[in-house]
Amino acid sequence: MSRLPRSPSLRLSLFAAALFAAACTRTDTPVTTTAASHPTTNPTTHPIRGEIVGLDLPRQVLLIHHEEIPGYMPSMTMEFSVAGLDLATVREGQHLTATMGAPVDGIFPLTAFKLLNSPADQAVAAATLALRQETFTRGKNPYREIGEAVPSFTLYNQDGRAVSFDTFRGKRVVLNFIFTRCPVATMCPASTAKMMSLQAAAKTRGLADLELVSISFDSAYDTPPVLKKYAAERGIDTTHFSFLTGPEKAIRDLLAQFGVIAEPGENIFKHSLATLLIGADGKILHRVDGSTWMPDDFLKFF
Ligand SMILES: [Cu+2]
Repeated sequence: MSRLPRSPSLRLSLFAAALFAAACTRTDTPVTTTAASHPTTNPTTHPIRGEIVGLDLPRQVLLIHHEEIPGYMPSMTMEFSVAGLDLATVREGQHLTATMGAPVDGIFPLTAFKLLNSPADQAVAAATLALRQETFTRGKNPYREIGEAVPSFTLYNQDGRAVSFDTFRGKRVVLNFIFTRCPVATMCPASTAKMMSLQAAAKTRGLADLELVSISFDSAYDTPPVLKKYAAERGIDTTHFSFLTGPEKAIRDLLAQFGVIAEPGENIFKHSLATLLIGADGKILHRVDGSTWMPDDFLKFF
């Protein structure tokens, strides 16, 4: 019995949805949904895909730009609610899939809410898996000698973008490992200062094809925003000086392959330091352990 009046109420909710959709859209064409003329072919719920573009914490409302919902509404930005979701756990820019219900007071409820990995997350995850396998195939001692090619890897830079090391092919790269919380002046802070002086010396000599890369082995703390702040505090121009972080597995494999030790202790890593020069062909040209090197130790290879 209660199922019989389904169609009129569906018509009404679709009409309301279309009205709301038309009202909230700015540049999209007004909705002329065909749903009202074919109510029996349209369920009251619709799977959606979209991106979070805004959060209204006081109202517990998500602003989502969703893709076209075939036969229902075009791609547009609308307000949604998700029962039981802590909005503090989501952020703008995240992609999602969900099931959209009929609107309540102009807000569309979502169920089966699922965040998707961003393309950057997917690229980093795939490269981390490949690096894992490659490290395994090198056996007990994956260390790479001078003259050997460096492995392929993809990490996040200080802007949160996925950066593949392969994009540096054709350029010379000076690479080291640091962590931003390092309290020992002669260790990471000195190593970063050396990298900065190398960058300055290369600029003075007009060397255009040098890239500097510092990889953090404290990935739990050194997130992209932390790395960005670290660079900004030192006035580092990150155009050709990347600060990278990523999954711990990837960092462990890179430490092993590049011959650097970093053991977590109480709030501090016990670690060694190494700075490597990698040629345009991706092969290791030079390596200096410690932080007492001079720019010429590397620039003499240019
Ligand atoms: Cu350190």
